Formats: sequence, structure tokens, C-alpha cells
Amino acid sequence: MSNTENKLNLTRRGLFGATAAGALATATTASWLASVQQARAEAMSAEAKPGELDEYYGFWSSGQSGELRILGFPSMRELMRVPVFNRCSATGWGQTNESLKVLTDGLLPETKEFLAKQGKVTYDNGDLHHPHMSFTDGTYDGRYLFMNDKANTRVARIRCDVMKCDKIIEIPNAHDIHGMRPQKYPRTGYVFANSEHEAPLVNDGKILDEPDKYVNIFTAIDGDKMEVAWQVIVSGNLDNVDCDYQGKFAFASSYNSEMGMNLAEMTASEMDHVVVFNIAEIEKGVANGDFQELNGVPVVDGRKGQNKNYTRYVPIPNSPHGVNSAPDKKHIMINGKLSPTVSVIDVELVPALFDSNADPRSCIVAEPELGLGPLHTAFDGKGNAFTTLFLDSQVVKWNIDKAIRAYKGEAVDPIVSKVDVHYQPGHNSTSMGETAEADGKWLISMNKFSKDRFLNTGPLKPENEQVIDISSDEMAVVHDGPTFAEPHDSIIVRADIVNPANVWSREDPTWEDARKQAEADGVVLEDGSDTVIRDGNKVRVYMWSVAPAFSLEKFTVKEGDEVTVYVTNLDDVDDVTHGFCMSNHGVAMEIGPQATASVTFIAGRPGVHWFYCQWFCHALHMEMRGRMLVEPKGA
Ligand code: CUK
Ligand code: CUA
Repeated sequence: MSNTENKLNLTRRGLFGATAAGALATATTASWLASVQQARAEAMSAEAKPGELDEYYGFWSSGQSGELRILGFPSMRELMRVPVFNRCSATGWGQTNESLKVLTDGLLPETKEFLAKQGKVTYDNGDLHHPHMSFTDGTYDGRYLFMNDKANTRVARIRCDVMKCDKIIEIPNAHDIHGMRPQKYPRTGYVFANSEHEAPLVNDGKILDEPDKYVNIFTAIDGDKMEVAWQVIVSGNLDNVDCDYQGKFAFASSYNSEMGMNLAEMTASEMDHVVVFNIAEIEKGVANGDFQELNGVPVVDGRKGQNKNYTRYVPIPNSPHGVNSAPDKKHIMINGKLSPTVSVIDVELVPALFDSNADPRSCIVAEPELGLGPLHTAFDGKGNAFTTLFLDSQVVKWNIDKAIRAYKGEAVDPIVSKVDVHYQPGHNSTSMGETAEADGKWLISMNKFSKDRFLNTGPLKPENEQVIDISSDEMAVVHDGPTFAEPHDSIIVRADIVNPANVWSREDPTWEDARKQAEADGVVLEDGSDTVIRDGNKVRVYMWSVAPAFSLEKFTVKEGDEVTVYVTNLDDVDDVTHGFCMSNHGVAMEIGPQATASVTFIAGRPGVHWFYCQWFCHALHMEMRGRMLVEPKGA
């Protein structure tokens, strides 16, 4: 950064404070500042007045917290946390039988065995980076949200009708799923998932410190069935991924084309690459049997030098990170990270890469130099792109067409404006910006550091997510949004697309197992019957709840019994959620209106134990309680 620019940035921050004036050096700076200040004065308000609803849903990842968060946008009011890879005390996620089914069904047999040795049935952490909604015809369709777990190599799905996770699968043969994106056209369809870390293809300990034998894996998941459809072995590692609006190609960045094992090796070459996956060719290869089957999945070989049409490797400078498809349905941005550039791929030039002898860079139509540390790019649907500059702590707005003309040699500057953000931005997202319906109103800059922006919370500080009005050329930061660890990515979805139910349907498959067990026990869950069934040392307790009471005021079991409590919430009123907490047993769960939930525990403590409702539901909520009487062994 030049000295002038540096000074400008410093001045700009100062001027955003109350006492501005006098500091201006040049007329250019003055007029530029005037326009920034004007943009700021005219900026749209992100505030929502009490009782007002937001125009958008924000779906936020939470990184190592392992949950999905739902925000109202642009007000940034946090509306809900949906547990996915984490254990949740409020909802019982990770403890109820219904959630444990989701958390365990999709694990590989070897993982179940490994966890069992540690006395666990599932993982209780996750690293959720990328939440994305399912698409139909290039825009969000409100069916599902998909998300990755980098920590334990999983992909999860949330049903948007109830905003609960219904499927989690572990991806075989892969290591540490990072980049993840749903197919945009014709629909989702596939969910593409990148394995970030290299390892031996069969990772059973026979190959250890021989990195030249490591590979990496690209996975296509069937998003309807939540099953792996096929995988591709690639050269280099994989970071982020996006796909075109034609349903033909996916693009995955690689920061470690070197296959280096340490920092010096990983950053050695000036050029890394983006891998282009030819979906139709891979499907053809699978249909023709050109694969090896590993853990029940067809795996095709798309490594360099295979002379197959499954992949192409497009050289990109230098350790690229984010991959972003523009709403013009034509351009894919590869963000340079260590290179100050974003490489622009024209999808119409991609088929030609699969002709032999094609120059692999012939699909690049622009490579504007934007600033230091470009990580991710978002769009306004009006031909402009917005790229986060991690090192410069800025978002840069640039014009795609001008960047293409400049690449051809025309003397045009693609950069429209820059705005300071606080500090070190990673992802950014624009309203509907990852769809063909990008509306150009808002951008969120998801900054990794907040430093001095908030009251000090000690050594661990919140991140800072800033709302930026992008409706005019000068961007204006209008809101600071502190947040806990550690949202990487978000999507901003028009509210009319998302229509969750207010109460559960009694037909919901979530408690299918509970219903089957009840039928076997002669109990009808929804008719208000309550029963205690003894089955050896297993006891099944069926009860229902209507505010402010559980149907059972008490039940009796024997010390050492394995007790399963099924609660059906017969309230069908909006927002009347009950809870069931068995005190001093580490047991608690949520039961939404018209839902059934169940939890299993050992009655290991003789005596009187109170269960109570843990969601404030009624004026007599405190009275919503009952007793479990545990008879001592041998009594
Ligand atoms: S990654 Cu975190 S800033 Cu996991 Cu999408 Cu780029
Ligand atoms: Cu039911 Cu509180």
C-alpha cells in the first residue's frame, strides 16, 4: 500500500468520528471524503424498529461452535441457533433419541467402532463453515440448508420447514470437508464437498510419512437422499468450491498444489490451481465402470496426467481461497489470497479446455489487482463484485466488465471504491448474492478481528460482522455486529422464500421410531394416554404435556433401570414449547408444539427426583413438574 493510501485510510477512520474537519490535505481527498460522507448520510438503515420484521433471513455458520444460526437481516438480530454438530443443552440435541439417530445413522462403521472404544456414540464437536440453501433454477428454493463439518468430515442437512437438522453423513475416503456448495441448476441435486487435507487413499496406517502417496478427494453428494453419489481423486489439496449456473462444471480451489506438508512447501510455487470438474464426463465414467469402489462409493481418477476428461487444472496465482459464481451466470471468481488478484473464469470458455492441447488458462478473462489478501467475492447483480481484502482490512467494489476490458489491454480501472472494515475480513455475502436474483442492496463483511470496536471481553474477543449498504457506488458501513466463535460464511435469503411451520405435523417422520415403539406397546402418542411399560430392566414412560402440566404426576422405577421417557406435546398453539428436564441426571430436552421427543437414561440414584419443564411456557410454568421415584436395589 502506498503512503498516500495509508494516510487516507487512517484519516478516513478518524473522520468517521465526530470531529472531522481540518485534517484534509488535498482537494481530491476532500471531494472523495465529501462523497463518502454523503453516502453515509444517505445510507439505508439496518435498524428494525420494535415489532418490525426483517426483509431477509440470514443463515450463519458458527465455525467451531458447530451450530447454524438464524439472523434477521439487516438488523442482525439473532433469531435462533440450530444445533447440528454440537451438543445443545437447551434442545437436548446430542441426547434425545431422535437427535442421536441423526447424529449416528450416517457415521461410517469404523467411526462407530472408534467412538465406542471411547464410550461415545457420536462426536460432540464440529467445525461448520459453509451454510448453503438448496437451489432450483439458479435461485434458493427454501427446501433445505446444507453445511459442512471440517472437524469430523461430515455434511449435514437442515429441513427449512421446521429448521431442524434431519441428516448428517460422514464422507468416506475423504479428510476434513471444507468447501461445500449445492448445485444451482437445474436443481440441488448434487452437493459438492471438498476434502481439504491430503492423506493416503486407503488410510489404514500402511502408508504414513510418504506424502507423495497422499491424495485428495472431491465428493458429489445426492442432496435428496443424503448419500455419496461419486468421488474424484485429485492432485493437490482442495479449499473452496462453487459451480456454474448451467449444471455442467464445478470449480475447486487448491492452495497446496505443491502437496507440501509444511508452510514453506505449501507456499513454494507462484502458481497453484483451480480444479474444473466436468460433471457429465464424471457421470459417464461412473456409468461405464471406470472407477474403483471404496467404502461403497465409486471413485474416479481425476489426477493430473490421467488423460481423462473428468478434470482440468487451471493455473491460478498464489494459494487461492474463495470461489464465487457471479449472478450473471457467466463468471467464476477465484480469490488469490497471497496474490493481490482475483482470477475471472468465463464458463463459456470452459468446454474448450477439454479439447486436447488447449491452454489451461484460456478460460481466464480477467485478473484485476485489487489489494492485499483477497479471500471471498460477493455480487450485486448489476455487474459489480465485492472482494474482501484480509490484509488491507477493506472491501473493494469493482466492475467485472471493466476488469475484462483492462485484461484485454484497455486503459480502464475496474476498481469503483473501497471501504474500511474492522478488521481483517474473511467471507462476505450480499443479499441474494449467491443466486441469479442478487438484489444489490446489502453486504455483510465477516471480520475475523474486532480489537477495539467493542467493550473488552478479555483475551478472547468477539468477531465483528459489519453491515454495508451497497446500493450506491460509495459503500457505507451502517452496523457493527459482534458475534461468538466463529462464523465463516453466511447467506442472505429473501424472507418470502423461507416459510417454516408454526407447529409440528403429527405425521412428521422425526419421531417415527417412538411411534413404532408406542404402537408395539399399545400406546397412541397423540390421544393423551400415558403408560409406564416395564420390559425387563427397560422401562418406557409415555406421557403428554399441555401447559402447565405433564400428564404423569409421578412414575416409579427401580434403581439401575434403563428408562426412556417419551413426551408428546399436545399443545398446538404457536410458540408453546415445553421442556423435560430430569434433575440431577444430566437429562433435558425440548418438545415443540405437537412434537414427540424421547430420551433414555439410567435411573442410577435411588430416591425422589423431580422432573420439570425447562421452557417457560405458562404462568404456572414453575408448577409444571413431577416425580420419578427410584426404588433402591433389593428393596
Ligand atoms: S473459509 Cu473461513 S474465511 Cu472455511 Cu469459507 Cu474463507
Ligand atoms: Cu411447560 Cu414450562
